[in-house]
Amino acid sequence: MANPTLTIFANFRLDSEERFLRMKDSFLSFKDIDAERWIINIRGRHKVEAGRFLEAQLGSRLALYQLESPEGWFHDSRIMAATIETEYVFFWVEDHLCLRPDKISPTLREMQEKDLDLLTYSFCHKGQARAYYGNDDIVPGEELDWFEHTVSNNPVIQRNIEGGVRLVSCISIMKRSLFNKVLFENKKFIWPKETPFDFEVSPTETQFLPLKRGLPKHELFASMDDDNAVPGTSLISRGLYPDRVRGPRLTATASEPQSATGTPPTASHPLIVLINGYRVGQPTLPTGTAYVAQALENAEIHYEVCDVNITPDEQIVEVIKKQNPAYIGLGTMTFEVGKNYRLLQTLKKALPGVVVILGGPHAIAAGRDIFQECPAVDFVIRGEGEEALVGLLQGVSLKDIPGLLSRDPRLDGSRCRLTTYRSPNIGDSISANTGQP
Ligand code: B12
Repeated sequence: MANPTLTIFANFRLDSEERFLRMKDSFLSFKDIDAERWIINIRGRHKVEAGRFLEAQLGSRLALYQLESPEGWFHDSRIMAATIETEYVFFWVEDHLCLRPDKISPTLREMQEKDLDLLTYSFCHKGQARAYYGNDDIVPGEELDWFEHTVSNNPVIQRNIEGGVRLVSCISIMKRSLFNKVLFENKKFIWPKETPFDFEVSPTETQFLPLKRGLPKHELFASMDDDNAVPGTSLISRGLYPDRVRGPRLTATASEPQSATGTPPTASHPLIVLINGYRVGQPTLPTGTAYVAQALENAEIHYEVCDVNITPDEQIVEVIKKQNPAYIGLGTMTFEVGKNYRLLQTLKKALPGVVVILGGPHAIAAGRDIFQECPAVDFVIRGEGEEALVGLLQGVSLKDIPGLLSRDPRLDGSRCRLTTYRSPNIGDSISANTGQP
């Protein structure tokens, strides 16, 4: 059997910087999955920069739209859907992060083998998918379990959750035929026409049944901020995604008043601030911090460096508070760790949502003990930091990040390579200074 073909479909609005950042994080977390085409419509204030970002990443695989007709989401999505040719469609919801990109292809292959119509790819944590769709007809499989959702077992399923459970939800991978059926159905629209919510099929719209439904065994995706009625399930609640912004900035709409200068009210923030915690008394960047910074640079991750040798601790807090990063990374040796822990504690109080990552020689020496030593630290990276830090920020599955230790030991990374001394590449400066080749 030929491998299943897949289109990633999305039609979203990015009106705040936070939404734009989330879309980027979401994209980077699953961009390498095997998909023929990305058919994406972007609306809102950040549509141009978001489009450029996706174009740079996807090249000719991207069909980019900037449709915003007065007729609304369904009208524009139908125009886009006409160009979908693949067997399956992945409805991308831009504030969900992929935790297991490695499992998408095998799961899709199993969907194809079992001729399944759809699979809901998110809200699996704490057994949510089971709790919603649990019934006696479930058949166990390799990457997924499945069952036939019929008119006769629908009442049993609907009793699982107060208010009922949707027959089709946006966060799904589905056959193109089902996607088109939902999109082109002449249904009653309830939600504002610029939103996608009417795509979700309500418990009583049984004309869509029967459906062969897959339940993923792995947590393929997780919502960044939505606990979906089960506290502790979103990535922010689990401390796995930075709680940068809540409220008005996130829910901003195009009609929201802008600042007096006409520029958007949000400034551009670095994703991470690297603190040079090597307290040498001179403003020279240690090789380790510089290597990590270069890796961030290469991965085009927006970062800033803050040096304790230049800025006193009290001012560091003020400076970083203004920068409002999602992550703070600090490299330290053991002899200076007490002062650095105190600094991190103060920073965590000033920026409660920030994720703190500790690296450098003390991380190599102390490993997991650091979580006891300093409650502010969320992750420790033992050994070489370049690949691990970039992976963590790009949403690579935590288990695949070398040398990563998490407060939750079940999320620890795969391996830990300890650093050995590397000679700096001084060839160029020697020839520049001496004139020798
Ligand atoms: C060169 C060197 C020095 C130089 C420069 C130090 C500097 N500030 O850069 C000098 C001679 C000044 C020096 C002095 C000292 N050193 Co010294 N030094 C080294 C040495 C030989 C190499 C360091 C290096 O550049 N490595 C190459 C870089 C690329 O690797 P790295 O620093 O480990 O960084 C990687 C990771 O740690 C990680 N990482 C680093 N920072 C961060 C930050 C984040 C956020 C993340 C995620 C990851 C991360 O990613 C980096 C890239 O892969 C190491 C031994 C070694 N083999 O590593 C000892 C070593 C670092 N020094 C050590 C010590 C104890 C000292 C002194 C305290 C000795 C003394 N009693 O005076 C002083 C401290 C001086 C001071 N105030 O800083 C110890 C530290 C032990 C510990 N547990 O803290 C080491 C490990 C030697 C040892 N085995 O005992 N040192």
